[in-house]
Amino acid sequence: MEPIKIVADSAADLTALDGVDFAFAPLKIVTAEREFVDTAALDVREMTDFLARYKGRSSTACPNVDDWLAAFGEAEAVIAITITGGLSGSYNAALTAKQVYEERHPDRRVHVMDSLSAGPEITLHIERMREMILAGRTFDEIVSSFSDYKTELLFVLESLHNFANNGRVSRAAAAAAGVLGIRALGRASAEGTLELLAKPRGEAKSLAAVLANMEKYGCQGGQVLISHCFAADTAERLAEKIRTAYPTATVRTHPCRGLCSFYAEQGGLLIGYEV
Ligand code: X90
Repeated sequence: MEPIKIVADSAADLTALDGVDFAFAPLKIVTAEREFVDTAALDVREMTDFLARYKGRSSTACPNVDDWLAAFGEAEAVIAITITGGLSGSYNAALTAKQVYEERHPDRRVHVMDSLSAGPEITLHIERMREMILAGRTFDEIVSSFSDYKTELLFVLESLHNFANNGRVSRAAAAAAGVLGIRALGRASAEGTLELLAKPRGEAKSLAAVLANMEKYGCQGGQVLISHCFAADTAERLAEKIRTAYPTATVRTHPCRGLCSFYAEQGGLLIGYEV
């Protein structure tokens, strides 16, 4: 059995993975004063505090081809998964890295998948790949079954400021979020872009709206993973509501790393789930 390495970018919010070979290529959060590389060493709290005080422009940068090659390392077989190509150049950079890697090493192979999503929806796919590797499934089996694993991503954000500043949602769409407790509830669209669904006000209505949209968009129990930007308590309250509504669900929460924290912003929740 050939050893298979899973490679992601830092939008997967995973810094390590037990029992299998894993690495990730970091995205960057960039300001004129400081640059934050989204590695395991990044102090996300310190970055978020700096950005909250920082008056200038901030943006992000996807991993370049060399970053992806570094993450591939010396692996014989790589399955890579990226943040949505609908909002980031990470997928294209990974595809170019695959070509370079396979030209340099004709005996090695790389398959790159576009998650069309971010955060916990990517994590669920990685966890499934991990299980398949541990169960002895082949590279081709894992690659060809990727699209059989159906998942969704919802998000509730208290601000779309950084999305609007970086041209990834329109200023008009971003305007209401953050005013008088209004949040932006949406989902990852089929094209891997933000699809805004509702503008609930306050936590109770927001969590109820998440539950309603989970039902509308196919949740039937199963795995649910919530990632949060410094909102552990809210994430846990949502997790409890989901456990009550779906007694067969396995609901976990974990913190966003740097890239997702930058876009989700303080208080933001991302909900990835199986459908
Ligand atoms: O290439 C780059 O500079 C990165 C651009 C990333 C933009 C998207 C980040 C999403 C982070 C926020 C909520 C979920 C949105 C899901 C949309 C598919 C997570």
